[in-house]
Amino acid sequence: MVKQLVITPEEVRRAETIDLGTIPVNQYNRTLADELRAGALTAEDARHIFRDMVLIREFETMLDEIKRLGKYRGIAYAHQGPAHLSIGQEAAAVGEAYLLGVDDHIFGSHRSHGEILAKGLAAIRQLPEADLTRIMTGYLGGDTLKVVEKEAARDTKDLALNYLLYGLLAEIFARATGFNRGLGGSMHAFFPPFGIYPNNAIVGGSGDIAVGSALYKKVQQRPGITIANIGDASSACGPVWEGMQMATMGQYWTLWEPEYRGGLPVIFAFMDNFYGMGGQTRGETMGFTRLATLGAGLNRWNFHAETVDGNNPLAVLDAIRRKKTVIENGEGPVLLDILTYRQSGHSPSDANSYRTREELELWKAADAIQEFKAQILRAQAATEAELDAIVRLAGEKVEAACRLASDLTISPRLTGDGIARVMFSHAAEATLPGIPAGAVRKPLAENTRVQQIAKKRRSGLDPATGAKLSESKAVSFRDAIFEAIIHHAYHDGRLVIYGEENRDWDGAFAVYRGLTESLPYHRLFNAPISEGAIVGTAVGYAMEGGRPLVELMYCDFMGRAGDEIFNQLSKWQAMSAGVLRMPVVLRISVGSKYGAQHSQDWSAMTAHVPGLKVVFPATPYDAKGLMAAALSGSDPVVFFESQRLYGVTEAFQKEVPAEYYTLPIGVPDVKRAGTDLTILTIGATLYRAIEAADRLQQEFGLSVEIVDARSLVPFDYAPVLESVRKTGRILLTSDACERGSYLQTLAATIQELAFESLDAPVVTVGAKNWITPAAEQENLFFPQPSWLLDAIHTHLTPLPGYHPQQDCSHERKLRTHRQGV
Ligand SMILES: Cc1ncc(C[n+]2csc(CCOP(=O)(O)OP(=O)(O)O)c2C)c(N)n1
Ligand SMILES: [Mg+2]
Repeated sequence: MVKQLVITPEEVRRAETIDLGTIPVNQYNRTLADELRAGALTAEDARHIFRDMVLIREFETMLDEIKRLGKYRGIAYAHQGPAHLSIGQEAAAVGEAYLLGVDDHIFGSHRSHGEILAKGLAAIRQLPEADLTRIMTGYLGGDTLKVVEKEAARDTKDLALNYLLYGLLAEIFARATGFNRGLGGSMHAFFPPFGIYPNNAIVGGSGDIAVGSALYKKVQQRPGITIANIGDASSACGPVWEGMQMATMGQYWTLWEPEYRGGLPVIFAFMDNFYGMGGQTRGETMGFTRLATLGAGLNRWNFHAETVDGNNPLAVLDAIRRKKTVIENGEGPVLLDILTYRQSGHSPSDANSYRTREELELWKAADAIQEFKAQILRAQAATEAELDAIVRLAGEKVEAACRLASDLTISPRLTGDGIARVMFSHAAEATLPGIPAGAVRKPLAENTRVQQIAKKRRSGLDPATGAKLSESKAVSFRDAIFEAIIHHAYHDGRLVIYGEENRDWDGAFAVYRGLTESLPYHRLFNAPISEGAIVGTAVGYAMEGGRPLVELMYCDFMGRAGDEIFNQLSKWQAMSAGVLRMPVVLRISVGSKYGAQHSQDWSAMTAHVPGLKVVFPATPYDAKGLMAAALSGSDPVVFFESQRLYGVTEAFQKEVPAEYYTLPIGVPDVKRAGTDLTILTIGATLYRAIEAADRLQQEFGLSVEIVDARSLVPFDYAPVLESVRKTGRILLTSDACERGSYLQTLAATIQELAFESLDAPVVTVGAKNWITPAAEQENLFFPQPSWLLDAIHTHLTPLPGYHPQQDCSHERKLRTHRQGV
């Protein structure tokens, strides 16, 4: 199916100039008195805004004293972790949050205590008491609430305020009663029931995750907007740029179905305090003088970019109010450059060596809280005595939170294997939720690919001759994956599928052929060439409750999405203490024949990072069942597919069932039974092991048991150990460069667990520790059947009369390792 976006030479070759238009800077010019007169705000609003700013200031001052002095108001405490404070930035946080509801979700950075408190205070003000009670009693089984209830509270709202201060501080102090059971800490604290989503210690990390959250709101037609609170220095980061590209894709306006048209409901809110840590964005590390110019040209509205005075809460509040309307009109996303100033150091140990005392004094003289206090008094929205009482109360509240959170008997730490228990949620869904109207374009039976597959044999072996059938005659590996995916597409409306060239092109290796005719744009689309954002948005989409299936064309491109895979996808379930789920399936195809940058198996990297399930099937039967399991599970699954295997048909099971089924992730499978030695394979090496086993049987009468790992994480060693107990010998093989590969992890563990049963050392045969050479020379690089025989002959059992082609000696191994190859 082709798109109807025709590109004509006439149009694109026309001479013209591009006028980028204007970007407003500090255009807000009203006073509090003006706002009160206009009825846009009430005196009570003004007092609330003041209170919220003062509470944040006191909270951060408390942490500053705890970090620098080891005490606050007589409470002694040594806090070992970080504390990136935002003293001076309170107006930006409160102005932004004031009008947001709990359906509006904020994501942030390492410096987010103020934003968390501001958003939480707004939620508490807006939510009915019954909702607050429900949230507090339900969240983490009420563990946080039970502590807070020890303090007297005037009413439910007052209790909720105590709860917010305590839950955040207990989290910062790494207590099991904190909002994330102490597993997030200062830089990653969050509280979804108030619309406070993960804060990210990776600078710019929220840039693409927030776009995924907004994508969920758009695709699933949920209320609210998403805000990415990120620093000015993050404007140089890949995830931020890639996030902005994905947020402005033209297809939202040109190709998506009419009811899904319009931009993503996301605001990139740059908390522009002019500094990274010590590097100055304006004039030093970046080329802009006004950060808002980054929005120019990103789309026809310049991303609705605007610079606002973040030292004035009313200017920020006004900007959010206006930008929400922009988003409601379908013209999002929006870039806000919120000018603010961090009076505190980057962290309490900051010696301020990078800025002058004069500059700091100038901003202290323009302190946002003092300026707003003066406005309140001028507008007669409160008396000085009333404001003093607010300041006193803030001190008492923060002191109470600090007393509770610093006491280990009241606020204990998570013990034992508490962290292990939240690494995965392991919550497979037995029944899928179904799809809403409009989620598919035709009945499944009318899909042409489904019809083509229906004509194929389900076994890969000819029933008469036992010969292998080709992909044109029998269900192939790529068909099997397609079957699992299309089943989910027709039974789970939460599922979205995207990546590079996923639509029209059918995915790089035609796994998706046929999906385009069945799925509308909002469920299957082409992403920009932004591997980071493809994974990062999937993380955000999943956090909101969705199920993304995303794809990286080649394993080698994982580097481009490194942070999103290793720091985001893998970590948020555990850092949320199990509050969030991460049902992302990331398909990664492992190449061959395309040389050094397109033919690497990096599966070990994903297996090395805790928090990811890693699957690497080698047969159509396994691929279908494991893909179905991945798509109905609740954990992030990296699903490796070898390009060598897309065309293989089923040679081990009787057939690939036409019906839907799942297979357990983490259980290796005996592909061929044997008694003399075991070969454990990962991925496509299964077929070379079969060739080797055939030769061993025919030429040397050896019976080889072949076990296919199928998964890397989790991994049940039981079937392998059982095999080794029987054979006493094991060789492991995979296409990954051997050094640091998962083969070696498996080998070390097997050696440890099966030492008594082994008659020979565990032997591994991986690829060479080189770049992958050209297709014509791959045989020098990837394990070949003969290499397995060579290694078996040299180390496991002598093969009478056999002459190894390769030198597998220990001497050679020592030499190559000495050379680093
Ligand atoms: C990817 C990454 N690089 C570097 C750091 C170390 N670091 C932490 S904060 C920071 C400066 C961030 O500046 P900005 O984004 O403006 O936020 P601010 O600290 O000003 O709030 C740096 C370099 C990091 N955490 N993550
Ligand atoms: Mg900054």
